[in-house]
Order: sequence, then C-alpha cells, then structure tokens
Amino acid sequence: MSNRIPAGPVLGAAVAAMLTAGGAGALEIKSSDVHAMGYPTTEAIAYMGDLLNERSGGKYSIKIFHSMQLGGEKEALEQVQLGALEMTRVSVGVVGPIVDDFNAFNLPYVFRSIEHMHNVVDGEIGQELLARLEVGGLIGLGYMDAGARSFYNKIKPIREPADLQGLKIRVMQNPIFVEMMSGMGGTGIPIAFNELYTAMQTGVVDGAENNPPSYSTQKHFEVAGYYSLTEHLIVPEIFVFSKKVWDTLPPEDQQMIREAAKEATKKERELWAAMEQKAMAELQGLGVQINADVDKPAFIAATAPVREKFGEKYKDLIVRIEAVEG
Ligand code: BDP
Repeated sequence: MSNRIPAGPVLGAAVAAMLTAGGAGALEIKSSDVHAMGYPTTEAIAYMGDLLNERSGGKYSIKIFHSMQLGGEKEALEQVQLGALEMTRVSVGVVGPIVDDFNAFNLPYVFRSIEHMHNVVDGEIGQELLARLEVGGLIGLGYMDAGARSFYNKIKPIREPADLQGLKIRVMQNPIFVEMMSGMGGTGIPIAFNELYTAMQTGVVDGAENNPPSYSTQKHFEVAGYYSLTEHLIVPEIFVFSKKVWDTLPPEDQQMIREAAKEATKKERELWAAMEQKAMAELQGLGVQINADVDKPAFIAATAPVREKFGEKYKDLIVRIEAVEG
C-alpha cells in the first residue's frame, strides 16, 4: 500500500551503501570464464564477489562474463594483461605460453593423483609460480580443480596409444600439447574452446580431450560419443588479476582480495567434487560410450619422451614436483 521511503537508520545505511558502491574508489571487477554459471569455477568466483562486496561494504563487486561472452582464454589473458579486464579464470594449460614454468604442470602424467597436484599447487612450488606471473602482467590469485582430462572422439574407444593414430584431436592453445599428441601417436590441433563444438561437428577434428564436466556441459557428447578414461593430464584451473589494475589498489584491499580468493578456491573444490560425480552419472544415462578399459601404463610410456624433452628444460621444478607426496 505504502511506497514511502523508510526513514531513519535503514535509509541511512542504504544511502551509505549506494554512495560507496557508486562513489570514488569503487570497483566492479569484471571477470571472464568460458563456462556458464552453475559450473564450479563461475560459482566460486560469484562467491568471491559476494564475500568482497560484503567485506568492503559495497566498494568491490565482481561482474562475471561467463559462457565465452568474451571469447576464448588466450584473448581473455591478453585483456587482463592490458588492464581492459580485471580478472579471468582460465586453465593452466594456456598460461604456459606466458610464464613458461607453468608447462611443468602441463606435462602428461606429471601428477600422480589429484592429491599430488593439490600438494604441489598449495605448497611452495605452486605459490612460487603464482608469483612469477607478475612478469607477465598478471597477479596469480589461486588455483582451482579441474580433475583429469581424457580423450573423446566420434569414431572409436581409445584403449592404447595406437588407437590415436590417424585421429585429429583438438588440444588447448599451447604447443606443448601438440607434442604430447605426437608422442601418443595422434595429431594435436590447437583450437580455442569456444570453437570446438563446431570443429568437431564439421570434422575439422575427430575429437578432443577434457574432464567429464566440460565434456558434459558443453554437450560435446552430441558430436563425439566415445569417452575413454586415459586421464593423461591433471591441469588445474587458475584465476588471475590484472597487475595494471592491482597496482592502483591500496595494500589492505589487495589483502582482502587475496583472502576472498583463497576462500573461492576452497569453495570451487567442494563444488568440483560434486560436479564430477554428477557429470559421470549423467553421461552414462545419455548413452555415451564410456570406456574404462585403458592401458594407462602404455600411455605413460608413450609420453615419456615428452616428459624427458621438457623435463630437461624444467628439470629443477620436475624433481621438486616428483618429491612432493601424494
Ligand atoms: C576446461 C577448462 C577451461 C578450458 C577448457 C579447454 O575448465 O578453462 O578452456 O577445458 O579445453 O576443462 O579449453
């Protein structure tokens, strides 16, 4: 009945919040992600935005450009480097070309398990690498889970490396993955994630490799129905902030962002575990041919030359990664 503006302290607080939100020093952090809302990464960044908003009294908020609205991950990273975009969440897979050392995480079977990967990225090595991003114009805020990646294609189940012969497999935009594919006997073709569905549909490639949640949410099973559990890569996600923008923020605000980022990582890991299980169950229900009969030792052996070649380059890092438990 009444549309009177509430008086007193309620109004005072509302006006104060509005003034801060729109006022000097307020920052709406634009952050991009190739995944849709509802995916663990986008939800974790939304959670981070809520935390920041609450803790800063409206000074900071996050606006998510999800579902590849801003294109692929390579472009997103470039935008962040330029300061045109404040933040992005990408796969470590595309960070290797910016800070080479990240390629130590992009080698096939370099991590023995998810636990091993966690111990590495949460420990000294992971934190050291995040700090190295500064030379690339990026502030590394944290890692997130992405499980293990396996092959899928439209032709047949993959049991051993020989099954990949003659197959064109889309890989992330990083030359290291092209070498990985050659090592396994297939052909790796780098294509942006936002162009992949069409590339498979039109036969530019026969398949790709990814974790079950990406395969499922992107509906790649519609055009590539054989999913084989090779689990050849455990590549974490990473979220980064623009150094250009970061350097203009007061240290206490930088600290607040770092703390919220830590909580976002934790949140994503919880969401991830549930999503992975759900995706596998859904895929089975959709009639996808999931092949668990994979000769993993043969894949590990076939990729040894790639690990050796790059292992030389990242020797110290790899020795340290191997020494981490898990
Ligand atoms: C997904 C990652 C996403 C990558 C994508 C890819 O979450 O960041 O863009 O793989 O293969 O698992 O490009």
